[in-house]
Amino acid sequence: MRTKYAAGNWKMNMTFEEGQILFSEVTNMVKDEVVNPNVKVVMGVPAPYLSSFSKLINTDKVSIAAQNCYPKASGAYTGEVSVPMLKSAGVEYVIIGHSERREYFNETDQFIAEKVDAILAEGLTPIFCCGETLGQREEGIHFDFVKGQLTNSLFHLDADAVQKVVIAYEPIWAIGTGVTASSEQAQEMHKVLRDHLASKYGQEVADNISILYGGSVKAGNAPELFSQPDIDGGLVGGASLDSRGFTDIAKSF
Ligand code: G2H
Repeated sequence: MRTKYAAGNWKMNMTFEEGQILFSEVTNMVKDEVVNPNVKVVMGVPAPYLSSFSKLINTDKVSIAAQNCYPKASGAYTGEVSVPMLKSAGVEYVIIGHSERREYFNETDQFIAEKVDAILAEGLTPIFCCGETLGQREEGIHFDFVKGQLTNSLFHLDADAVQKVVIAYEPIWAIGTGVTASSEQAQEMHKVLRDHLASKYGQEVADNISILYGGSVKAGNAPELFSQPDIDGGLVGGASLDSRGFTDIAKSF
């Protein structure tokens, strides 16, 4: 049985005080309310808050994620944060390859592959984001494009390592727009990606890899999305900024 995820991505939101309240509320609700035991709740918070918020975790159902990392372990890289630093701050997951980082910070598949290696080398879990633009979908090249993102950033890994990666499919046209991919559209892509993983690593390995959907997930649409056979949860942006709504998403499995 694959691990299911409700993973929040706060992006660049929340002051320290606001974030502390939100983080505590979620971890308390997840601890006290009935959440499927196979569900992991992850909160991707701004880097300056990681060390402090990781100490607020009061249940093993909750983990904290960074939203980025730099692939070198240490050195003269002013302003960057390495994976060993994240690990020492209590971080277990690192979101990488988000379309916002690919677009605004020119991150390439190759650079993201280096981050994958750096994260796995420290025993942390990458949440690897992929997804197509609306133009690519309209051109009919979306399946090949997203498969290519996996090939370029993950397929250098061996079978053991690739099973430690969580994949998040996030169609760019559905991010923060309020437009969600239909559960059929999402399931169709997730199945294509799982088949792509199976073609390289075999079905058993592919069946062990959690593939999340991201793009305007909210409590209202989560149950239908998460009931699809190849959708193992969500990477949630806007709706993760509300403790009740995000916890309800975690309870949607
Ligand atoms: C996609 C998602 C979280 P939102 O970026 O990664 O954000 O749920 O706001 O579309």
